[in-house]
Amino acid sequence: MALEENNVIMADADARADVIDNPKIKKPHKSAVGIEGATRGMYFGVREFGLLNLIDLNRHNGVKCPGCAWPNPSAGKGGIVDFCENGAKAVAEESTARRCTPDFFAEHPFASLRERTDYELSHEGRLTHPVIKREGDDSYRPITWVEAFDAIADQLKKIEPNEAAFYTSGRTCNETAYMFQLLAKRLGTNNLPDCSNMCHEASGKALIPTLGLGKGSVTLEDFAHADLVITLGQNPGTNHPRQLGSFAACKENGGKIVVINPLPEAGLRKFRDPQTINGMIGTGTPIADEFYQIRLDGDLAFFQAVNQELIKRDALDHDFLDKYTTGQEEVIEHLKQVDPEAVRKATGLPDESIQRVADLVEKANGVIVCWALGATQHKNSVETLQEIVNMLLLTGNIGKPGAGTCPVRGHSNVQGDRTMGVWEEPPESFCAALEKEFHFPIPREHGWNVVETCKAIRDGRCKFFMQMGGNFLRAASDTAILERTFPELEMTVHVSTKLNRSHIYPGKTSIILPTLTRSDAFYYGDEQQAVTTEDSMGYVTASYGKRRALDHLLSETYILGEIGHRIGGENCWRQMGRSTKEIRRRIENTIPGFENFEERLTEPNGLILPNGPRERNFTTKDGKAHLTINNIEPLECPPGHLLLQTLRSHDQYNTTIYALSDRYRGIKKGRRVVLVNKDDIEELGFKPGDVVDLYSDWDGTTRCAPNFRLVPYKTPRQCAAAYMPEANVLIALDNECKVSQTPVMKSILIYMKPAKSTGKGGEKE
Ligand SMILES: Nc1nc2c(c(=O)[nH]1)N[C@H]1C(S)=C(S)[C@@H](COP(=O)(O)OP(=O)(O)OC[C@H]3O[C@@H](n4cnc5c(=O)[nH]c(N)nc54)[C@H](O)[C@@H]3O)O[C@H]1N2
Ligand SMILES: Nc1nc2c(c(=O)[nH]1)N[C@H]1C(S)=C(S)[C@@H](COP(=O)(O)OP(=O)(O)OC[C@H]3O[C@@H](n4cnc5c(=O)[nH]c(N)nc54)[C@H](O)[C@@H]3O)O[C@H]1N2
Ligand SMILES: [Mo]
Repeated sequence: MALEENNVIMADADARADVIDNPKIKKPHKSAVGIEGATRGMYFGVREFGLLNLIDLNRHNGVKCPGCAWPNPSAGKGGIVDFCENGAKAVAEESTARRCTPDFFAEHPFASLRERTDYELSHEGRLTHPVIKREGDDSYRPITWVEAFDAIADQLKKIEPNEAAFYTSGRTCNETAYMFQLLAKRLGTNNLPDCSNMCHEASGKALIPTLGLGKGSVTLEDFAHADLVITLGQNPGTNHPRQLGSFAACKENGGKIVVINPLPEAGLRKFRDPQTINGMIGTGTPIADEFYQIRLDGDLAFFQAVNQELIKRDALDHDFLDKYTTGQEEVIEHLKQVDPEAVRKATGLPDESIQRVADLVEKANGVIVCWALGATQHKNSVETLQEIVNMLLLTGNIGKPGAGTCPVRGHSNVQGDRTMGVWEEPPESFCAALEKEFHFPIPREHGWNVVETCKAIRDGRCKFFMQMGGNFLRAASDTAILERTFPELEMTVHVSTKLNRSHIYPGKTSIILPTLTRSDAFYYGDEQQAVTTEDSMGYVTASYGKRRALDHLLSETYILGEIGHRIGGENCWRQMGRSTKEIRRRIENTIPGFENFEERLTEPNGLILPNGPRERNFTTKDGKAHLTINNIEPLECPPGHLLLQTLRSHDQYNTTIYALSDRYRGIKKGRRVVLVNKDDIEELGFKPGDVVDLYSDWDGTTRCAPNFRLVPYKTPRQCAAAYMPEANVLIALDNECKVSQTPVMKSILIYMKPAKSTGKGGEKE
């Protein structure tokens, strides 16, 4: 049970936080990758995976790296090895020789596992056998596959369809995602929360109504043609290292890069390309021509001011506006009224920065804007992204070479999962196509997203929860509330590769089904089964796993075939479960853009999905791109408070912690740190190195994350940072983005108090 001392909500996940971290703090790096990045990647990869397999990453007929969704280079244009340090770590993590067996569960009841850190849980290795926890048990025991499938189907038949939720994490391939959403629909629900709801949901919610498609418009080649790339809210040196190569390509062709970020992230300063001699041993390519250290969530105001300036200068593309857009008069009138004082307050930047960016946009013949979570996880993220779209539309920077939108997706197939219909709001055309193909009724009623699922679990409206990959309990907000309410569920089912915190808060009955990943070889009979994924730019490629170490495991699709067969009984389930080609045939029949799927997959670059905005074909209701009116609502930060963003260290993959350091930010061996401007540390009455408890208040409740070491850092005043998932306990479930319902993970209002605990385990290295 979560602690609740003096009405302060705390999470079990922090049970070990009293072993206080004492990391070594060095100066942050000024460049990313280079020989250290390459060799560390090699080290992890060779240790666990073997060099041969790494070289196959991101190659035709190889494996799409599970590290991120950045596209592969076009056929023939890649380097000697097309992977990065963190891709190597991601593959190494799933290639480990360590095994988490039924014996492990027998020896470790839930109570003892709950005292482990996420780092320790991740390190138990690959799950090897299906296991079950029945009512009253205090640990998991082995179960046969058949018994597991029967138990799941029996439970699903007992409840109302809308009492079940089916969560997808974006590692899952297209074939799995397609079957998973079909299974939910066969049962009769669209309760299909997915990691995208916490990630780029705001991008979709901003792009669909304005441009007609919830995906980015640029291709990899556009970077070489762009005169200007603006990037905000992302840390590519850690999270999308191969993107640095695209920035470098832009610079080599004379383009400029503007970086907008509260933190001076290493990868955005300089990139040392490990593919070149200069990158290995030289000083590398400086990335940012301009760096604007903006306050958290100041971006909407920033882009409004830039748009106002462009209007003042009449640097608009009138032909484009007249031909392709609606709303220009009202929006231009609105932008003329933007209050410079509100802009200064929200951004914390001098007026010259606006002038400077307007100069660059005005001169550029192609502008790309890239963004990730720093733009999508705020209360008003949809408005921010719509304002960016306004800028691109006002200047005609969409649907031409070197110009457009570039939302940089996270999980390697998060975009594909949505294309496959993992969406709580399925469009009518898709429902009708499925009905025609499968001859069973498809529900139309919209289902739950992540936050709605959490609330349904909290309020007892959800009875069955199944996750296809991922670590829902730890990735979502309000950890303590989920820890308390997950065990009330009738059944939880996890299709997983490794142990994580969601498993150790089992429902009354809980089942773990271990499975293969994309880098594992997957055969049915003699035939190797390909799986497919879609990258950030809409290229669909096949993966052929290589590793055969866990041959006795079942694939995700086989598992779904067996459950579907027990629920619906139609022949299609087992046919799809045994052949991914059969799933692709069904995809081809029901999702536009997948014509001749199997054949086009054999092409070196795979299959390119249609992209309207790329061709200035805006498939909104009226066929026009829409300019929108957005309003600045500056975040208030009362005295004594800070705004906290939660982000990733260099040594983690979301909730999977590879190691305890954050090399580029200069933090070694310690994750419970809070990065704060040194003047704020002083003004709030603390000293660098003090240990503090972090608090947040929401609607009369108080949440606490204990024992964080104060690290002075170059971040704007009042803008602090700590790592996810340790800080998730601070985010109240109701603290969500207005339009997309994304949990507000990048601007949580907090305050600090000296730590209550002095560290019973003493200081650790
Ligand atoms: N190695 C590795 N790779 C990954 C992941 C991983 O955990 N590890 N996760 C994957 C996933 S699922 C995702 S979604 C992506 C995440 O990729 P990122 O979005 O790069 O991830 P974060 O670590 O959350 O970093 C957020 C960045 O936004 C900046 N930022 C925060 N708030 C603001 C703001 O208000 N304005 C501006 N302009 N900037 C802001 C922060 O300073 C930080 O640089 O990475 C993917 N790739
Ligand atoms: N505070 C805060 N919270 C955040 C964020 C943030 O920035 N701040 N970011 C959010 C974002 S962007 C995201 S995407 C979510 C991530 O949320 P999730 O996707 O739910 O979390 P992961 O940590 O990526 O999931 C890791 C687990 O996936 C399983 N797994 C790995 N590979 C496979 C596979 O191939 N198949 C199957 N079946 N299972 C597999 C393993 O069991 C592993 O333990 O977190 C969100 N949470
Ligand atoms: Mo993500």
